[in-house]
Amino acid sequence: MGLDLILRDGQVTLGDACVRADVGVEGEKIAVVARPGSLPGGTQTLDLDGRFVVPGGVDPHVHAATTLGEFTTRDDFEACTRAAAWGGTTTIVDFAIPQPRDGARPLATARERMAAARREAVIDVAFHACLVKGDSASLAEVPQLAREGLTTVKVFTIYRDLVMLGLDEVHACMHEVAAAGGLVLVHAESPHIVEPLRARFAAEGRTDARHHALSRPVEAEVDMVRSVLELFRLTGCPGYFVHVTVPEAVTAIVHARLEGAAVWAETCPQYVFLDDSCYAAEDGELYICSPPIRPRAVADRLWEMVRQGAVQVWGSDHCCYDTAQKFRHRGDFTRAPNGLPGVELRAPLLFSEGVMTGLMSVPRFAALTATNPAKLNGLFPRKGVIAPGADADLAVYDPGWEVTVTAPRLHMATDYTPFEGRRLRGWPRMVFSRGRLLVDGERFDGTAGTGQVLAAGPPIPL
Ligand code: DUC
Ligand code: ZN
Ligand code: ZN
Repeated sequence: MGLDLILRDGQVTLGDACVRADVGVEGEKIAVVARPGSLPGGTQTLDLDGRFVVPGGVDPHVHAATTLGEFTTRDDFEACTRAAAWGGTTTIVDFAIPQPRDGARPLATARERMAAARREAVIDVAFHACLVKGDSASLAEVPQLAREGLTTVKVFTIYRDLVMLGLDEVHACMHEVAAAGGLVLVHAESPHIVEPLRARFAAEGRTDARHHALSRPVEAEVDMVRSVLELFRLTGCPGYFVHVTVPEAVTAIVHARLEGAAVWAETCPQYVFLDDSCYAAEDGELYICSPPIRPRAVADRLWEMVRQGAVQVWGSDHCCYDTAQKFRHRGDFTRAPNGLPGVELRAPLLFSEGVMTGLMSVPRFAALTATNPAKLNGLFPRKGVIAPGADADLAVYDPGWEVTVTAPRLHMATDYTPFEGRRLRGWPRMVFSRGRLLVDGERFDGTAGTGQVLAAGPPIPL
């Protein structure tokens, strides 16, 4: 065995366990996991002194260089993937959202974005296709998308005139995706609840950031999750709901799964570690995202469900707008760009608040941030696991490293962070992408184009 690198004596996440071990890397792959000290000397060896070794993060919910309506996020694939790597993430799954006004179709959009990622990315990138129209020409592209490595298809049930599908179109999409062996991701909010509230608040001149949240109540999410679950049941299509924020929605998904549906739930740090008091603050527009950030009691119950395993996927929903964009129409939530920068802090926030507080095991952290997203999005076992044959994508967390989050300390292409001032314990000190040390303490060694565009295979049910 010609090992190129040995990570010696880490606490290594191996499936459900975390054990002291050495990890041997050959080229871009993990070659062996062995008892500490049992691998041959003479190779470059990094001593980990019991630091935690987890699979490199797989962020399944990233919007780099994305235009939605008036606004385009500030980052390209290089900036986004650099920031991801700093935060222990070694694969992002981005969205190929066609611009309906250009008449663009899913396949052409996907090919364009894959080409951009190939030129720019520092870590590996996969893509979800998006259906933003339910016409037969778009639906007919689903099998070819799957053949070209886009086995997951995202649909929005909201954002009329931009990307929204009606439930009849969601139904048709599930039918096609199931036949192609793929999986459907759903942004679930009910337009028949949100749109009248928005219109009423706008007519009454109540357009401050607090009314953004009030216009998208928990009922809008629960209602749509329940309706879409019926379609999942009916079609047998596997799928998951992105950015679930409401415990009742998670419960409905768990029950549907118990009854045989192949359905799961993703949530994001902002829905657990922030609460809706942010909208009452002077800079409330900075926190506008959809679904909105919920009251503390809701967030606390969601956090409990994450810890208990009722939520399987931890995504960021990274949308890298800056303050100038968030404030361009200050005081009018109906015109604000929706979304928060988050790719860099996704995993470190969970490590600090979950693992370092003793509320979450390291294997559950690894499942949420890497293994489960890799499985559901067709990237496993190449990604999301520490095992021979997998890509040597690894993050070494140092429990002794404390970081106070400030926007300038971070690497995302924006000037603010929703988590300003938060003290995080434990931080990814070393990050390897396919065997290459990208992040080493405060040093970064990665260039545009070293990332690969991944072809996803069939989703693997959890
Ligand atoms: N929600 C956001 O907050 N941003 C991007 C798209 C979305 O669904
Ligand atoms: Zn969404
Ligand atoms: Zn999103």
